[in-house]
Amino acid sequence: MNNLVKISRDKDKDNDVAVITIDNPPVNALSPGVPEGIWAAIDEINSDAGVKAAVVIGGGRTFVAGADIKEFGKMTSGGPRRSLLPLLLRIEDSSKPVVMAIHGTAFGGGLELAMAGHYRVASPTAQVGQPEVKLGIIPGAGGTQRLPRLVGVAKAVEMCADGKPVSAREAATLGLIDRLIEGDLQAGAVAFAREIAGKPAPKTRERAEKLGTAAENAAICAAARETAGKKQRGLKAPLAAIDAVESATRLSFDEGCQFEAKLFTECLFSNQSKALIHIFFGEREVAKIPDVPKETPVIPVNRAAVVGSGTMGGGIAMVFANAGIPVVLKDVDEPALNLGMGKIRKNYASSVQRGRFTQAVMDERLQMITPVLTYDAFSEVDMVVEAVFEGMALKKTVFADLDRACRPGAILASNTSTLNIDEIAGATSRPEAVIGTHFFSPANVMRLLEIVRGKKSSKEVIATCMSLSKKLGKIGVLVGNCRGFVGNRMFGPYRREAQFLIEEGAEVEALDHALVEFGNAMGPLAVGDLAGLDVGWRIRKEYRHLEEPGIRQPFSEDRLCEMGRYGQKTGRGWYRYDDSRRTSVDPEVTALLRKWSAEAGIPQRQISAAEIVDRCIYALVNEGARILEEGYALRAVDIDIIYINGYGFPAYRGGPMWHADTVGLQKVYQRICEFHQQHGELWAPAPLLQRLAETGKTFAEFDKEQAAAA
Ligand code: T1G
Repeated sequence: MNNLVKISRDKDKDNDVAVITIDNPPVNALSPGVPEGIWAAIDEINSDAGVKAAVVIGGGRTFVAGADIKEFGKMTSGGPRRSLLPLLLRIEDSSKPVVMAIHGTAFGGGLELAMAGHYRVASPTAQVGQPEVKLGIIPGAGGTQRLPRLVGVAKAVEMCADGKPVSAREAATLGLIDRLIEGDLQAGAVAFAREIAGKPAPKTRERAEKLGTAAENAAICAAARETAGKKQRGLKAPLAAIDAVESATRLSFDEGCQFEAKLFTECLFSNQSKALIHIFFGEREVAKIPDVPKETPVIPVNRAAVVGSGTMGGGIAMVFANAGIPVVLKDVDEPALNLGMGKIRKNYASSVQRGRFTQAVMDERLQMITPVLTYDAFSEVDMVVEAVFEGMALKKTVFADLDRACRPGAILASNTSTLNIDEIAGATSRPEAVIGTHFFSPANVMRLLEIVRGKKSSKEVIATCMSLSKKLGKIGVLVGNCRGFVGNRMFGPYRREAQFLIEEGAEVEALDHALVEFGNAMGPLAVGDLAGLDVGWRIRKEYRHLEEPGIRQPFSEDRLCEMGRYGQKTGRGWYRYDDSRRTSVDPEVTALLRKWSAEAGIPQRQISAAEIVDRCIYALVNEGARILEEGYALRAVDIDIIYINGYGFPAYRGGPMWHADTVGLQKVYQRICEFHQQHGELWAPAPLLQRLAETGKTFAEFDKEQAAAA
């Protein structure tokens, strides 16, 4: 044993049950030393005649959260399975029965460890799962072989392919957990161990009663592959996980483990896995703000208010209600408020209909939202989110009103997606309380929350919004106050290139298709139609005076808007939509585009899918590099997290900046230089990109250097 695994005896009765405690905070990952420690403990109990049975339990907040993901980058072959597979056989072959006692989470290698025990008991609040696919890999320590033996192929395929955890209660009904223990887990586990001591101990790998034959399971696996193809489009690991589980129905346990090992290794060394691991750590990294330390006091947000009950405001009110925070929702008149509340009700009702939650939950959530017409109740709230129409004059009026209505110390947040937070803050006597909270539409669904730091936003206000985002089920990313902040500022050049490509001869559908094939949730033109083309058009009209003369500007979207083609809401935009929003290519648009391009003298040519992807994605990367250098994003990984959670960028590519690193910055830089020559100044390479490319570095290395310098 070592300092990561301890062994003790239960003293209260016959002193005959050994308790093996894994103690590797914070989540008892199976870091080097842990498997060795467990092995030594199993050896010890086997050679101790006084021990009848053993309990394996996690110290601290959880059982074992899996292999140590930090170690993955250092691996040259085999991965964590090399130390785990033999250990799990050793446990199974122990002559003294081993009871695994689970609280918190038994994930990945943690569940695999638990399944090698002869029995499993758990606290009712525990969760178990094989979430490896979320890291682009599959279970690698026999999980795909032991799980179907305990729960059957159908459930094992589901758990390994979608990676979602199951509750201990469900696990108990599945046969994965043998007993739920209310109250003290260790005491309950020891009592259980005493009950089973001396009886024949079942070895999971020798069980076959739930496996069934390959033929019996063929339809299940085929259906799972189809689902994975749709829901996890482009991801390789879910399909590998299904193949591995299926193999349990036709191979021996040992052969199945070998097959699993082959697929595991392929996945572990794939770019998809590297990207998803980057995202796993990135999601935790974005919470760290160099000048806002962890200890910064946060303001308790027990009551909130939202101004404006339109689509965004209503969605934001739902976000608070869903998190159990009562919220007042204000609008200017009864009809507007009724419309807003009506939409919220409809939204909740559709969730009930789809079985997401019960009518009782819907009623509870609705009760959390109080519609109001005045600011009277605002003196009691801890935080307000303003979500009125996007116009500076109106926002300033609202903030002046909030300044009068809210108590000192309350946070005044704006959901603006384009306007200057400092100017809005200037309308109040307390700019330190003002911050941007940029939700993404639909607010109750999208995970991203851009938190926009004003010049004077206080550290307490920033820390509160960052920690609140977690409570609201969002991933908060701190960004600086520039036009469009991070996400929309980058989205501008991306959509601009999409239009240029169309004006140079690319077909509407082919353009979107190329980017969907790349992995994006939707193509840029379809996104425009969904969001409403008029939104960008109005903003462009407002900022037209800032455009530099002589620089090429796209025109096609503005022309479509001038014709009243605003997208889905008018039934026509880039595409045509019927009453049930089915999309079709509109020959009228194709003809118009050719006509407009000819009038503008733009030569038409065949454009490959590869060029479409390069132009659109590198436009994101180039702008991202500028944002990074200007300090509006703290790290390259922050940009990646924004794009994956707010813009449908494929997680398995790790975000635009990670993707550029993967392609190679020299290659990306060269391509951007070509575009610069062909298409002019808009493609001037970002100085940071040029520097990194010329010195052979990556954005990830830039992040590390910045962190070291801080
Ligand atoms: N390895 C290393 N570090 C980990 C870790 C892990 N498995 N899990 C968490 N951490 C770190 C995390 O980076 C953070 O660090 C801190 O612990 C707290 O985490 C062989 C190959 C367990 C539900 O995918 O889902 O087993 O930021 O902030 O919200 O087949 O962490 O504080 O420095 O997330 O309470 C499979 C991943 C591995 C589980 C806890 N296991 N972890 O959530 O805290 S692959 C997983 C989680 C594997 C086998 C295969 C969650 C959690 P820092 P946190 P939390």
